[in-house]
Amino acid sequence: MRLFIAINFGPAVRERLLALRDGLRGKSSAGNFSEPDNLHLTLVFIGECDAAQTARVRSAMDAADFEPFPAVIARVGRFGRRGGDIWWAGVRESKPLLALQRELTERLLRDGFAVDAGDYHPHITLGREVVTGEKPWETEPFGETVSAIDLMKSERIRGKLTYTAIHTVSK
Ligand code: 3AM
Repeated sequence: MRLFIAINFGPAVRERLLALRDGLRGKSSAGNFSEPDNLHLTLVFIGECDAAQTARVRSAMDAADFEPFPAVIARVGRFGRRGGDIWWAGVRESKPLLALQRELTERLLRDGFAVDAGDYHPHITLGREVVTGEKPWETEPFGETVSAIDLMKSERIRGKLTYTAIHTVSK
């Protein structure tokens, strides 16, 4: 199974993210835009796991020490890519968010997972391979209190990229 740990948002934040996605799509000549169900904030990308490894990832999540914290989205930006950029909604780099991401990463590294130990840039992907003349912009801040993290399974079902939560830790 291909796995990652993510934060999923409630309906109000999803609506706002969709509005940003649609605004961007309207100003783009090409792009592969995220499906509503696929909008999420990745904390740690893990990759292929067997059942035993999946159980260890669950344990790492269960052991994570965090309290509910606010997540605030306040800008739209991009990662430059040849052939079309990745565009995203940026989440403010708050202490609790960065601490949670770091704790999960370190637990997984200690347990032998080859996860990315580098800088974390919290973002919610709105589209990939996007071609647009638009420049990154600031949005009116919006967000919600995050009280749960999800272990997500990523798969293609009849050609469609599908993410399913297979484990949740709520505070
Ligand atoms: O949350 P976003 O969209 O930024 O790009 C993939 C997606 O990121 C990323 O993990 C998230 C869920 O699929 N991803 C996929 N393969 C990856 C890899 N090999 C990867 N991130 C790092 N290394």
